[in-house]
Amino acid sequence: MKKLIFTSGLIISILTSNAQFHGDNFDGNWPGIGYQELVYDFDTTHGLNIWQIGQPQKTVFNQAYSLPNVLITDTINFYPINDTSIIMVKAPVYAHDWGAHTIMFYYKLNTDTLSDFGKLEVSADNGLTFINVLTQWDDYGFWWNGDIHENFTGNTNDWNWFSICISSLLDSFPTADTIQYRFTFISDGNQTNKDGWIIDDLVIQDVTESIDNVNLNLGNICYPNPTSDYLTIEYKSFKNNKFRLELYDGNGKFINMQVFDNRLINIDLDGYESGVYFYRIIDEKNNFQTYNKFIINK
Ligand SMILES: [Ca+2]
Ligand SMILES: [Ca+2]
Repeated sequence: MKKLIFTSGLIISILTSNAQFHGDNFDGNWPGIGYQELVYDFDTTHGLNIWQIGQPQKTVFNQAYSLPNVLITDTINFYPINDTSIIMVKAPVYAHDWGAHTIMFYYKLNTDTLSDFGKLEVSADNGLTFINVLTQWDDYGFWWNGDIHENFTGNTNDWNWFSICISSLLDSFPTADTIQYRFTFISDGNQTNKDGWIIDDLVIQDVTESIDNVNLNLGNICYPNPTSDYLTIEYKSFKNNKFRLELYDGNGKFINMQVFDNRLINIDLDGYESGVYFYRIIDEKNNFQTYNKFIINK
């Protein structure tokens, strides 16, 4: 019984907390709300840096996920041999004890499998220590949202979604005020005319624990509940603004988010497993508004 009370208390604290979002669609008009821009650092200590932000005009990579621009290993040319190109992205930390510091993005790969590859590392001590999220996630207790990724190499035809929560890293670095993410692309000496790594709609989310301005009177209803294939959400307090809907599973793990500008929303639940889910609504000024629970029963 004690455990039950603790669990539900945890979920409520997540659902009533505020979130900070940093994001970039590389198109200069990120459609999300309450987003702050990301700042990049293009490393040139290894010579020419082929990371570029722009419109992809290559053989395989010829279109962005959100048009027109992306972050890409050269917008026009194949990636060169013997390349090491690094781009760094920084985001401030707000949550320490129990947060959800999560990085997510869409990507495609077109490389020689294993001999040419991408790497994503994270640092909470201003770059002194970098942790490889693909090889060291288990050591540091990082959470995957969606599929576990083992490498960034080979060929992907469709856009893939990457999302990992690195909050547990802050246990080792309790005074950290910034998280740095380092994207590295590395190629060997064999030229095979491939396009490399393409990234779009990059988001870094930081959920804080502070509970303020919570107003549970802003009505929202969802139906049918329980449901199997779709959910309709009616946000009655909607007043001609955009709002963000965030979806969490029954353990409080962040699943997905989407921006809406209509009081009536239909969500396709194809691909979701049976279970308890929560959603919460965040307004344009990034303030938590209301939440609700629903059950998927397939
Ligand atoms: Ca884009
Ligand atoms: Ca190669």
